[in-house]
Amino acid sequence: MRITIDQIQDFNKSRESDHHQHFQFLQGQLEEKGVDTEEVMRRLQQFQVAIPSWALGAGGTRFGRFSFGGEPATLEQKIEDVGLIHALTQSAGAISLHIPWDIPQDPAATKQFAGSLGLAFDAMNSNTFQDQRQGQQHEQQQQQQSYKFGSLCHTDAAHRAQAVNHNKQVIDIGVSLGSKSLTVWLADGSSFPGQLNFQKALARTLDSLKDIYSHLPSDWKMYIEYKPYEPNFYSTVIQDWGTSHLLANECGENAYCLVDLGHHLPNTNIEQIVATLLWRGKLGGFHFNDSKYGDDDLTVGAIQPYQLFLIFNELVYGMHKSASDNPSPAWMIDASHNLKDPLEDLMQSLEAIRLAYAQGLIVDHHRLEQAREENDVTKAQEILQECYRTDLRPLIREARLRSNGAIDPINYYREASIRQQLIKNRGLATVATGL
Ligand code: PSV
Ligand code: MN
Repeated sequence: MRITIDQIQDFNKSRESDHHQHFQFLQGQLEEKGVDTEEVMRRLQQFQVAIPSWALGAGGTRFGRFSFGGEPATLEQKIEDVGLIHALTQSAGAISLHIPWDIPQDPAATKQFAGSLGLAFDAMNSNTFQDQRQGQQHEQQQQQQSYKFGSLCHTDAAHRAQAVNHNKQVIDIGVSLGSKSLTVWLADGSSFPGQLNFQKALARTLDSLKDIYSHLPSDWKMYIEYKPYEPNFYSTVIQDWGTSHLLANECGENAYCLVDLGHHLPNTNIEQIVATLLWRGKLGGFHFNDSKYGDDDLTVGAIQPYQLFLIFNELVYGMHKSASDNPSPAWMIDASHNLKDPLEDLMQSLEAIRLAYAQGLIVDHHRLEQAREENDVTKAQEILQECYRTDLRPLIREARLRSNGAIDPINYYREASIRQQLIKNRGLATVATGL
């Protein structure tokens, strides 16, 4: 199923005049303050966030999983779903695959199909946190050893070799799809004091990562994701950004840290971590989600939108206003959808991300720096909050309109009964591979 530009333009017609009124009013206000609105919209149009292949089905918790019908049963159907989101929002121009959940049977055809929907393949994700069930193992990914007690950090060399080889195969699959990066997230760690020798576990992990890194094509990047707990609850081998940074530095210049917003202990100052990594040129990947308690995987901006803005304020400073030579990070939404239709939820997340980015883009860093130099704390806070409290939604809609997207993607999705059509085409009982 595809949505055409004509269909979107038809939908936009009845909304355009209201929209233009709101946009012109906002544009006038912003230009008066010295904001270059054309430049902000240009950046917004360029900003593309990858959708992970595992976020298109119903998520679940260990207490239950509630299906919603029309879930994508194949990789092609997952790509089709991302194509729908991208057609409406013009901001999700890439898909990020998890192997072995999504091994393409015919990579050239898969690449061509994604390309026809305007989609590229962003970072490839390896999976050494699950044992693949017998009978469901893909011939390219036969698994002999169990990951119960770790993968890259495992005490046994054969276990480590299997995990390293899996990552190398993921790189090879990525090459055939045109991807340029590998994300490594490890569940490795311990659940009980005494279980693991911390030093040896980290040293073994570093050796394994170096081995994987040696397989990386020269134009590829490797992202090392950190997480303080879960599924292990006493320690994780790569617990924080410092450990990730240490490993990335040791691996080489194409290895970077990956920040997942849900992978921090409560009240961690994530914006400061972002600033530090940008300063060192080591922020490679970024996973968006929101949380109240832990790695809750909730819709971006649903719980802490101000924190998201503060993070984007640092991202904008690091990417566009400072001397940092950090390459543009790989952006991805890493969320799970237990209650809402994933496509609606993902569109809400994309909107929250763009809003925070736009708010970050209108911050006058020159004035902010001046206030800081003068230790004018009140003024510095006022400058930030003024931007955060400006309703930039008309600007985001205008940028989307100019890219041929829908003024209001979620209402298009509902009015066009897309979910009902997907259920009709795929059935009620399909289940997407993933968590
Ligand atoms: C782990 O919690 C994580 O954030 C990693 O990025 C995984 O790839 C993803 O979630 C799905 O398990
Ligand atoms: Mn993640």
